[in-house]
Amino acid sequence: MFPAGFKMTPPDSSAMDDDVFDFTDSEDADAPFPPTYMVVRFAAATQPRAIAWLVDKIRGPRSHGGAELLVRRQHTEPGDGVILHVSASCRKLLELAEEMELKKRDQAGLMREFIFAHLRDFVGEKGDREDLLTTAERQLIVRHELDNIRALSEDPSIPGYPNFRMYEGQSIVQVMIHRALVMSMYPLHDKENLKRLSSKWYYSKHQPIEDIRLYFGEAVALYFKFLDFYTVKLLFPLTLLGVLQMALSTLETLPFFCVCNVIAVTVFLEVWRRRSNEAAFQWGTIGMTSLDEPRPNFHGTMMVDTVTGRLLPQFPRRTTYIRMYCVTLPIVVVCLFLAFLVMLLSFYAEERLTQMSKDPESGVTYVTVMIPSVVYSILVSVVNLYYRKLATYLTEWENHRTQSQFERHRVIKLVAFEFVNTFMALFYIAFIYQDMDMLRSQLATMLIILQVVNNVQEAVLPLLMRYLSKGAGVGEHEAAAGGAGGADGEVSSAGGLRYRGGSATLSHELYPGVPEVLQGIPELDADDPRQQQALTEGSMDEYEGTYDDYLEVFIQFGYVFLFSAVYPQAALWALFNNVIESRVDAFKLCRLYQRPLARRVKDTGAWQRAFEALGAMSIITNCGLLCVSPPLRGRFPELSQTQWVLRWMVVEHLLMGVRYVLHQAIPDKPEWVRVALAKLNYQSKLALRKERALKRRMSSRRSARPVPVPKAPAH
Ligand SMILES: [Ca+2]
Ligand SMILES: [Ca+2]
Repeated sequence: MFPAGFKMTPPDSSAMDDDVFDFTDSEDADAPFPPTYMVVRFAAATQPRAIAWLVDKIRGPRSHGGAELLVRRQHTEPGDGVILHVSASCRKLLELAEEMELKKRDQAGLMREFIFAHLRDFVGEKGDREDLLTTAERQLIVRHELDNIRALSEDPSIPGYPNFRMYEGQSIVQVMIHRALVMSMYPLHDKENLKRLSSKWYYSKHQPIEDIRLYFGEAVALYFKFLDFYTVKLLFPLTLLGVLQMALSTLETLPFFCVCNVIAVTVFLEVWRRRSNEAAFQWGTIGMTSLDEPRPNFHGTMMVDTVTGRLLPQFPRRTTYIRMYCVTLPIVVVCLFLAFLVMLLSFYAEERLTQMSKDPESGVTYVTVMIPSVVYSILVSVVNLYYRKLATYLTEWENHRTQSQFERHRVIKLVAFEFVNTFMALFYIAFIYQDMDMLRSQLATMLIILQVVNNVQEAVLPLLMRYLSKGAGVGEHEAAAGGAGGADGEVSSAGGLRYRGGSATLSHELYPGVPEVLQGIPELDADDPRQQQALTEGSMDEYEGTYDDYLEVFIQFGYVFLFSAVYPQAALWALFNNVIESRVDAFKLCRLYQRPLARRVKDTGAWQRAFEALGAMSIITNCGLLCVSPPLRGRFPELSQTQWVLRWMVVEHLLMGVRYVLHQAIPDKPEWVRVALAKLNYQSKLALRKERALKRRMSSRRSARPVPVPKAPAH
């Protein structure tokens, strides 16, 4: 029996015969439940009717808008939210891998789109089909299917919640998350692999990028690749240069080192682009476009997609642009302006207080002078929180089609704001006050103290919190574990109800205490360790993507390069920090957070542009710094202000020119990637031609036969 939706392979399709890869898995009551790929936690108050309805959708046939996945319920106490474990049969996963156009390496070593009918090409003669997809990929596939259970015209609202209306084509799971019916949805850690990965990760000199990718997905792997590349290829040489400069006399060599820095940054970013394209090719993500699979929250009228011919939500791109430029942009600009104004105010207040403190009568002390900057930094972090929400909301409203587009536009909004908050003060000190000592001490503080504080905040504090809360919440967890683990465990809840979790109830009896509509969902075995794992990992924080980690590097990058003319030792501190940073981030991912869902990316998205913008800006600021720096001015006292500006402009334009030439001269993709892409393109053309010829042959044979045959699969 094939599940509904399975396409029969043509009888003379050469690459595959089904009797070797026999697929017998089905929703069999006695078959062990395959690994959990997604955990769905409902709120305690969610009506059982709504849960049962969603489960029907998850298990239901695709022809009725279902996902054809496997579901088990976890034994939970009354009053606790229902927890579902979602999995899929191996055949289903492979079919979906083809549908999602997942790229896999075939036996010839070529990364290409996986085709179920050509399974042999990918796993080889003796290969195991079970090993083809990594756990991260399976989780991604299952999550994708869950997200793609979309409301049909006969589902105007969620059962039991007539007010929670849905429009056709909306992702039901997303509506339930938005309405707080589903509390969270997360994949589980793969303990054995995680242990292997983390021991390799913490202690090795270089990041084990491929292992990271297989476990955490492309987005996380690319971040670590970037961090590693930046630290080893840019900071390390510049640190040596900085040390050299300290040894020599500072003044004469300063312009030279400054130019070196600027060129190094430009070359670094160009080479990084190549590296990231190289990685994207090896990972099979290089061909991602804005026409790819829509993100779950993307909405629009359900129409036939012009590219794939599938029924997908369509939304005019024009409307997105109108929303972006006519509404979002003005709002963001106003926010940036306000942030700038607040910064000026804080400076003004500090200056006034400093003036007043010189007068012993005023009562203004050294401590009072610091108040404005303390208030300012608290204000910034609070406002940042709200701004983040606003940016996410606005980007959501713009309704971008793909996840990459969404991320890119969100990151641009956030980075612009962070830039104003973080660097404007330094610009002010450098070019308005023109106080180089203050600038230097400010940079040193930021790079030494703030980075240490930040790492404590990132890793040590959450760990401490966890231990503290573990001490307090031990009873709670034990109770949950008892309910799941003890086969005969009778756990009395606050309501005095008694529950038997376990095998005795598993067969055909009803599950006592479980609402009638949920009786049809089989429970996991009482001793299944996944139940405890789902609870433990469910209480961990969610890793919200690589944004914060990139931001940290971005800000550091700004500190090091925007004002490198006054503080060449900055690279040393950054280098020192990054060696720790990569370990802190690794630890954070392995131990402190829920396992994030693997995300496929083809590049660093908006960050590439953000770093490039910072690189360009560093040319302007460094030239500016050299012109305003008092020692250099002292050397040429005869030059007027205009002459200085003229000089600044000449040097700055020259360097911009150098940057442009480098940008043009270094191709985005290495030669071998371009050749391989062309080859792949040619081969897929060839394959298509072969397939067409095959189809023609088959249809002519069919028309020759008198017996009725099933219709050829429509394409
Ligand atoms: Ca950090
Ligand atoms: Ca970090």
